[in-house]
Parts: sequence; structure tokens; C-alpha cells
Amino acid sequence: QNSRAHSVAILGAPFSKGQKRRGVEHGPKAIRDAGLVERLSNLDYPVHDFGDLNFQHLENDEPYMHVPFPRTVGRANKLLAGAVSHAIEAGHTSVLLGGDHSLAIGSVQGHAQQCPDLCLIWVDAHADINTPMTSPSGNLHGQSVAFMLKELRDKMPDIPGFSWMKPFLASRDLVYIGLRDVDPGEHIILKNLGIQYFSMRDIDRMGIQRVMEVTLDHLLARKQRPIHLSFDIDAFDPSLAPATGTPVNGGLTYREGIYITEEIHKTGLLSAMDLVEVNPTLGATSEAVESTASLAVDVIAASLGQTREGSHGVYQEEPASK
Ligand code: Z70
Ligand code: MN
Ligand code: MN
Ligand code: MN
Repeated sequence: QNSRAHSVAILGAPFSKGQKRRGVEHGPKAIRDAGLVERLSNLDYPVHDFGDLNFQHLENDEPYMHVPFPRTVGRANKLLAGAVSHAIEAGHTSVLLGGDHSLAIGSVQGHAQQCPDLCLIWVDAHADINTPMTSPSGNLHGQSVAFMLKELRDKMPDIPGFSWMKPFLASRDLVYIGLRDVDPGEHIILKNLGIQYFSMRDIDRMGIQRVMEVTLDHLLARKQRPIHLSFDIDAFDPSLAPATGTPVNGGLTYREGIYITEEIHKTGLLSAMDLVEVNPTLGATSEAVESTASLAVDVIAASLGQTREGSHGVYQEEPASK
């Protein structure tokens, strides 16, 4: 059912300067240690693990307004954008392992270099659509989407480190799923731009099946186009994903999260994805860290075609009877 060539490129991004806590830079190792490559090898296409990107340390990266590490985040995302663009150009489905969610700036921009008509599904407790002026924290991982949207061009100042980045996404080509912690300035932006979003309350009302129908119809009904999935592990309930920087009660169940990704896989249009905000230094126990990382592996595997009902790719016909 997939029309694109389908090998998978894994890119690790050990990066944490989009927010003020350290530890999330160890996310890629935790996700790999949870068995990512082995799990994907059960699917029927080649997996290339390109290892971790090598981000440079920058001296004298003074805050811009109250935004910390602007040049460091800008530089890292420029490098990442090139890597994702290269992976897509080579025919891979790009899988970014974060790292904090500021990395979506480079990941989606790099994807858009190759696929300018892409659409974006953002699964997260948070909308990450603050501008520096609306952001309560200043943290760039809460502002990623604001860099992308054409409609916010006039609201975004020239942040040092981001001169390479021009907005490329229309707000109608974005859908959020899982929101439950949205800042006042973000709510104004969501409403003013008429962005399609499904909060946890919407999921309670409609059910995840209807949410996915409306999501995919909204993005794909006019035309089939490549999908970018940006999945923040904090979309899940903290009981399932405790090892993350900003857990918020009342999140996705395991089955809702896996259903979202199964439906995206079934379109045959997933072209790149991010799995971000796994912070192995924040779990209360090693079991808490391992279960969060294992959940990340499950999300990636389901996005790439692992099913709950089995498959029979290697058998051409029924097993012979004796
Ligand atoms: C808040 C901000 C955020 C993730 C926290 C929080 C954003 N809206 N994103 N944790 N993953 O600081 O802008
Ligand atoms: Mn290759
Ligand atoms: Mn996020
Ligand atoms: Mn989040």
C-alpha cells in the first residue's frame, strides 16, 4: 500500500538546550537501549541507524529576551534540517530520536525541503506554539510550531541563530492531538488561526477513532500528501510515560496512542517522524525509565507498520499441513 520507497533512517539528536533541564539529551540512547532497531527489523524494510548527530557547543550564547540558548538551538536545528533533508532525499522514512521538542523545527523544515506539500500531526500535551512574546518560560521547545507557520511571520522576531529558517507551513496543514496544557497566548493563536486541534476533552467526547477520521480527512481529503508526525512522549498519561520533563495528568492511554500511530501508518503517507522528550534522568526508578523508553519504541514501531493483529509477510501461502 505504500507507494514511496521504504527504508527507515534513524537519526539520534542528543540535545536539550530547547529547555532548561538537562538529561533529555540521553533520550536517543535510552530509546535504542529499549530495543528499537531489533523491533523495526521485524518489519519488512531495511533500517539504517545513522547514529547521533554531533552538536557543537557554543560559547557566549546570551539569552534573547528571556529565551535561553537561542544560537545553540538555531545551529543544532540547521544541522538537523540538513540531515533530515538528506535522509528523505535518499528515499528513507526519517525517524528522529530526541532530545527536546525544539528539534522539530529542524526536522520538519528539513522534511519540507524535500516535500514542500507536507502536512503535520503534532501529538503532545502542549501546543508548543508560543512566540517569544507569549512564552511564559522563554523555552524554545514551547515555541517550535511558531517558527514554522507562515501566518505567524509578523509575530516572530529575528531570534539570533535562526536567520536560515523561513516559515513554510500553512496553519490548515497542522492538526494537534492530546492537548491539555495550553498557555493563554497559545490559545489565542490557536483560535485566531482556526487551527484544528483535539484536546484530551475532545478525545473523551468523540473517541480516538473519530478523532483520527477527522484528522486525516482534514489533512488529506483535498489531496494525498506526505505526513510528518511529531510525537512528544508527554502526550501519554504520566502513569505510562513518567520519564519526561513536563508530565501533565490525564493523558493518552496506551491504546489511544498506538491507535493514532496505526491509523497514520495505514495511510501509507508517513514520510518522517519525531519521538521527543524522553528524559531518562527523570524517572523515579529504572523501571520507570525503561517503561517510558519502551513506550517510545512501541510508538515508532506502530507508526512504521507493526500491527496488533499479526501479519504474514514472510509466508506466501498457508503453512503446509503435515
Ligand atoms: C509551556 C512553555 C512544554 C514540553 C513543556 C510548556 C511547553 N507551554 N513542552 N514541555 N514538551 O514553556 O511554552
Ligand atoms: Mn540507505
Ligand atoms: Mn512538545
Ligand atoms: Mn509536551
